[in-house]
Amino acid sequence: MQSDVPLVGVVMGSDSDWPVMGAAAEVLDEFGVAYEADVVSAHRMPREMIAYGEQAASRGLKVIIAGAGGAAHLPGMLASVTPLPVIGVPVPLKYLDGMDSLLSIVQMPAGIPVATVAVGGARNAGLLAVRILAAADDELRTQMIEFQARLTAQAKAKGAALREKLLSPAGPRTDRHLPAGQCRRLKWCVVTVRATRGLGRGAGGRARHNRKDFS
Ligand code: RP5
Repeated sequence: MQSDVPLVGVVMGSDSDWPVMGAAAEVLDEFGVAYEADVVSAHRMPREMIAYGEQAASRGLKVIIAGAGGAAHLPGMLASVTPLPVIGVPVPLKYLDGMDSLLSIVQMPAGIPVATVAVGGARNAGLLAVRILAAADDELRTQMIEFQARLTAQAKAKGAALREKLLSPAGPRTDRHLPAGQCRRLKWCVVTVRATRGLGRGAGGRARHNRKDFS
């Protein structure tokens, strides 16, 4: 998408959020989407925050990505004063593992939506912003389709590498040969079932048995 005018506003409550929020900016760079980044604190600069939200659409922004930690009111407050889609990123702080940020952002009242991503999920926020823009931009949608195809290829390659590792004679010893009911290492058993299934060795019976063991 060629545009010098920022289409996405990436804002956060403090510069200390940038190590997390930078991942959203990275994605926008990858897709060639113009963006701006700034600190807009809901609590420390509330008037400026309201002005940012109120002017965002008229300045040409199409999507706002807002990240904050703790009592994370920035995404919701921006959503209340702009008609633009707002994506909220819960930033994890030192205490509470980001649950405080997550609940502050996700529990919006009816009528004021914020699309909340996972704690620390700024990369997905960037990808969601790209998808929103791509809904009305064929070129960007093609880029997204190609991106998704690469993800699929990577996942398939990981599966192939794992199956090969598990099934090679020199591979790691697993519990896969143990009699039913003696599979002591859950992870290896599940992986083994998937691996053998993928190679079509008729492991259906074993798979069913293992699932029963773990239920
Ligand atoms: C929040 O307070 C910010 O979003 C940040 O996550 C947190 C801490 O800010 P600093 O004290 O590091 O400036 O408003």
